[in-house]
Amino acid sequence: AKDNNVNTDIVTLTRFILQQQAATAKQATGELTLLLNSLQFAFKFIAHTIRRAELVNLIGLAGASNSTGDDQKKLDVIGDEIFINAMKASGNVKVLVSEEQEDLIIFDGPGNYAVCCDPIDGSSNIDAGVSVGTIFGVYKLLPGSKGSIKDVLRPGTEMVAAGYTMYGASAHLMLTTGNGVNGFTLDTQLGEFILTHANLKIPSSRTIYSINEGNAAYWPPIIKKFIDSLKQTQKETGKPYSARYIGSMVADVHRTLLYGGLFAYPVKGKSGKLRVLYECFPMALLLEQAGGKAVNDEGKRILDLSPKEIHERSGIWLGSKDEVDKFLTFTGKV
Ligand code: P6P
Repeated sequence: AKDNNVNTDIVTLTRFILQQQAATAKQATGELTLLLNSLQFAFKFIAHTIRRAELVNLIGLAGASNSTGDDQKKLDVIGDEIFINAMKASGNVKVLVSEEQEDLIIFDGPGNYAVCCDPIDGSSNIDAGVSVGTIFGVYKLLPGSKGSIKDVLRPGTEMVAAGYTMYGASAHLMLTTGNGVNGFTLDTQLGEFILTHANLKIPSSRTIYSINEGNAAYWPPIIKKFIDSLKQTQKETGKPYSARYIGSMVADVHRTLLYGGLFAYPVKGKSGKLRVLYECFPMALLLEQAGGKAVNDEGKRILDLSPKEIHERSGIWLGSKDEVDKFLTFTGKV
């Protein structure tokens, strides 16, 4: 791409998508552009709400509760409502899976896409000021589908777009539509997501590991041995790995994408903690598009999993190619 850093020629998300659509050979119907515009509206609204909610939660501003005196809605409920309304209003989403909704939502009216989302991932950290985020993945409906669960119980390889918006000091949207990863930062004055990380690639290695060691008692011995091996002096660097764990997936994955390293949430007891459709798949697609890898505890490619129910969980190991390969080699998967 040409130099987009000329500050009088900023590339907004909308312009970027139109440029990408023009560049890709396949006949662009503009539907994905419309959907991404509805998605970015939801992110802007959630970003605004989080800034206000932090103040409300922290200092209990008057009017925090609604007219009937209900308690201030939990942030993830607000985020979920914002997201559902934005998808419904988009006119091209037919099916919605949300972490906050037990059942699938099928909208009336037209729509050729199915969206899977975690509206506010990591919300338990919000009062500590830790970055939280919205994670999303998009499927095109199956040919001839009127919208059903079959449109979302599919391998992650069939997602046409995925990413997350992390609400930190600024709102950062990291997005793939299948042609690499691009990062956008919300300019609140302009109300636009601006291209700030063009064609982002994850470093091929980095001695950082990110895992909740408090779960070590639940891991199989081979995983405990692998993590312990990272704490030894490495022959390539002459020192051990650094441990970095925030406990908010979007924040841990964002650091991994930008700095490199290995993030993992292995199976704990009978199943993992992270959900396939709206945490593992979107992050796995993003990491692969940035030149990284994402596998489950058995070393199987995350994107090749076929979920059997919409809130299915999986173990996940993602990050720099060399770091995931180190896990695969150590555990004898390659
Ligand atoms: P633990 C947050 O609750 C979350 O869903 C992810 O954002 C995060 O990666 C994980 O759970 C943290 O889980 O068990 O380490 O607190």
